[in-house]
Amino acid sequence: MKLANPLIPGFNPDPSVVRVGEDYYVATSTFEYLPGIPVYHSRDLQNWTLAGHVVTREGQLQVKGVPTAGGAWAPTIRFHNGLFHVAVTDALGRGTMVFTAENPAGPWSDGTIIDINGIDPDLAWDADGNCYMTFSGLLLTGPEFGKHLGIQQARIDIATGARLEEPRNLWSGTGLMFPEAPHLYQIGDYWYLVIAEGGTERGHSVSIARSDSPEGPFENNPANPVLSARSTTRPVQNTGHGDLVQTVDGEWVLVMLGMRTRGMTRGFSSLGRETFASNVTWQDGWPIVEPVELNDYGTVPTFQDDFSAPTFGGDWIGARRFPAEVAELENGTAIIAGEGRSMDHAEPNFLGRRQRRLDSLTVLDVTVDGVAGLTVRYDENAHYDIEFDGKELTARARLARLNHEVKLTAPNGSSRIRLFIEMAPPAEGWEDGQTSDIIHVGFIDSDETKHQVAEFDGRYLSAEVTTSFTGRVVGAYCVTGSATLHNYSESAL
Ligand code: 6LW
Repeated sequence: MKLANPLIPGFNPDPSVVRVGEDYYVATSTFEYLPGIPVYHSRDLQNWTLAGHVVTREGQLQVKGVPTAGGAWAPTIRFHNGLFHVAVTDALGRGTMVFTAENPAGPWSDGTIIDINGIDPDLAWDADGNCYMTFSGLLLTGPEFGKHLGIQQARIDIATGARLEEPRNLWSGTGLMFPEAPHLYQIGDYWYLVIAEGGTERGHSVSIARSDSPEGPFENNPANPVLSARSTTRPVQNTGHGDLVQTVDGEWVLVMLGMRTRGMTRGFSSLGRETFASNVTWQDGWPIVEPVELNDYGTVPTFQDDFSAPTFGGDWIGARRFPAEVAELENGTAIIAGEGRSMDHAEPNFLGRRQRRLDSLTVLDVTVDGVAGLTVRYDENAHYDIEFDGKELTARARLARLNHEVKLTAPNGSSRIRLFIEMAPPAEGWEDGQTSDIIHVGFIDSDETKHQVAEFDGRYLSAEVTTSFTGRVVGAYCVTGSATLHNYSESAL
């Protein structure tokens, strides 16, 4: 089976997959970003399009006020009795949630809070209609915050969110750290429990156990872990957090997260955790998962928006705010009004897109009346900006407690400017080869000449360095006055 890898490029961690007839759907984590929890659709497992989002309205999640890395964690997408279900943790927000929809493109329900203290909830139903929620017992509320109880399970009343029994302890892997991301399935004669262990960093692994009953006891697969890139030189590292799906032709595929690292032994993943997939075969009732190989079956098209559409396309996201809260579409432009918030603010006036390719050129054509710019954001504590106030350009690297600025006087008096951010591979050599990429920022003049204001080392905006669980999100922002966006494009170098 030819699988695109990355399957879904850019910040798309914790994927869960379901097939309904000939249609495959994948849902991924979005943390503090809105709209939340994209649902991607494919018919061939190679070409994926965005079908919609689970979280499209205020109140479905409580991401306002959550620290970076809080919010929507690790959805599980399933189809049962004619309804799509997404179980998810609204971490440090509403808690364990289930959303439902008749159409995976939406609209999705307001969400039911489930009485479960943990993360990474899975849903499975037995033949009698019992609904099992299997989850990772990491306590995110209560006096024992941060304690990990291993993989747990309870039957729930999915309509009310009530827990029908005390959680039981299930098989929790081979003893590696952070057993999490459980998924439970009935396949052939067995119930299989797939989990992630080893932590979501380089030790990340997928392990599996089986039982005659959804409640266990589970028998450990002696060949565990069935997948891990730890201590290998594979181009896709951190592979784990897997979910199994059977194809229309009866083959099996594991969809999981991974990272494309660059650098030397200390690799850096500029785009964060992305979605990958691998073929699975079965032997003696246990799955054998192929190592994840990069390929170019799925292509990332050039992105361009001239803001002539009546609504924002689904690619646009905001930090703890919906795009429509931040910007208004008017006469073929998008206007962002400033509220005095820089990109250091948790809820900036920012309209962004997931960075989908390692090397790229993003150009924003904007009229600035006040202070506005183009930024690459990991979170409020980690971003590189190119900012314009009508007279002066400021290139800024903001990294935790460091704030470095380079200024340049703009060459003409125009308030309209084309700002760029280029993510380029580093030059070869001992020193340069250590990093993920070099980020050049500046403006482009009318004869297409690029004027660089500064260049920054990309490794500091990578998943290995930042606090957040996300990836790079690039976009326009406004601090004061207004930014009128005429055109925005992202293309390959
Ligand atoms: C996710 C969990 C994890 O829920 O990170 O490190 C969380 N492990 O599986 C957010 O992606």
